[in-house]
Amino acid sequence: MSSDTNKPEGSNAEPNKPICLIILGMAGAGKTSFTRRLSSKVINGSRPYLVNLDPACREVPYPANIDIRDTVDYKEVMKQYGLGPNGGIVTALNLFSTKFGQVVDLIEKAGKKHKYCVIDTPGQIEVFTWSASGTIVTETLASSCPTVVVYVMDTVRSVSPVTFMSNMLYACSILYKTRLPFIVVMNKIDVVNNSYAVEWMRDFEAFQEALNADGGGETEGGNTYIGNLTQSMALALDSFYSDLKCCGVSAHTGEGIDEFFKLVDESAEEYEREYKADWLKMRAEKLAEEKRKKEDELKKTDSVETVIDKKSLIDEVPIGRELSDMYLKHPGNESSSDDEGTENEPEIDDKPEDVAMFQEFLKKHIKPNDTQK
Ligand SMILES: Nc1nc2c(ncn2[C@@H]2O[C@H](COP(=O)(O)OP(=O)(O)OP(=O)(O)O)[C@@H](O)[C@H]2O)c(=O)[nH]1
Ligand SMILES: [Mg+2]
Repeated sequence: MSSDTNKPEGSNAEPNKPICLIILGMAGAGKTSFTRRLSSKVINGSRPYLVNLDPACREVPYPANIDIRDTVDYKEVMKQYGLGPNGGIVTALNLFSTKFGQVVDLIEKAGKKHKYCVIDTPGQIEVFTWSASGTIVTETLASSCPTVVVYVMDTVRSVSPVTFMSNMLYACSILYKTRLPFIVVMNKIDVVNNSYAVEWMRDFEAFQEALNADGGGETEGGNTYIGNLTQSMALALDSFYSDLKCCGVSAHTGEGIDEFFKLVDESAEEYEREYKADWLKMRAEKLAEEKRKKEDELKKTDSVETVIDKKSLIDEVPIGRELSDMYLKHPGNESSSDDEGTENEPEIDDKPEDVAMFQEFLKKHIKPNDTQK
């Protein structure tokens, strides 16, 4: 069979660029199980290309093509920087995100064989959605390939109207933050059917009734605070619901997966139509800005008579030094435990522009005393 299996079908998607699905969702919603389910789906003669971005998972239950754990040892990060589990995950992702340009190169190449690329993210959703690294990953992907955000929701846990509303608010905030096509996947329908959730989204009064029945709407003395808040939120979410793509699936049984892929293809077309131009513009602006900064830097170094090697430039910023200390120390690397800091420099020299980009990003988003001393 020809290796060039990813050809656009009636869409104006670019050939050989996989459609990237960023799988997000609250802890335990079923992101990894869903990724695993998608991994076995053969479309156009190939299975999706798989990326694991969860540095802390013990096992990856699908054949990941790229695994963050091969690059960053999250336990080592915790140990060396005295961090707890969440700090370790955030830092591990930050380190990895500096190399994400290379990851995207691999993903783009994989597009020759794979129509889809599925990216599983860490359990702690906020680590991805509200961190510098999550933004870098999303922006790098979205400015290179058609990208769709897939928000996995647990239908079993969301039967409580207040929990449902919290989930929807989170989904809504991600939608507006990422500016990408968005699909809500209501998972675990083998346990609880998602029809209740669809009804609540389409019919405000049905949601209101459920809220009252749940005791969240009224008390003897009048409305509860949480009930009032939830009602107002539901009204505010009306426009979010109106053109939201959603489908019920079971990662365990595979139900709903075909419907999901239909939504993905529609979303990829939506990306081409409505989002791509903005992302390409943003990429062009960033590249121009980087080029300008590099030229400025070169001018500066030319004017000082000392020759500054790349490592010493990076050493000026502690975050950069952390990079050189930590990179490529996965347990699978035979020499990682004893000789700390000996296998570092080549990594920095490999792709200094990624490091520079990340440092630039950190300068903009992190308080000065975090980066300057
Ligand atoms: N019944 C049922 N259980 C599911 C389904 N999908 C996932 N689960 C279960 O939900 C639990 C969490 O699943 P994971 O796939 O680990 O969820 P996750 O979102 O990746 O979890 P974190 O990465 O820890 O946030 C596991 O016990 C799964 O077996 C499903 O479709 N049906
Ligand atoms: Mg997981």
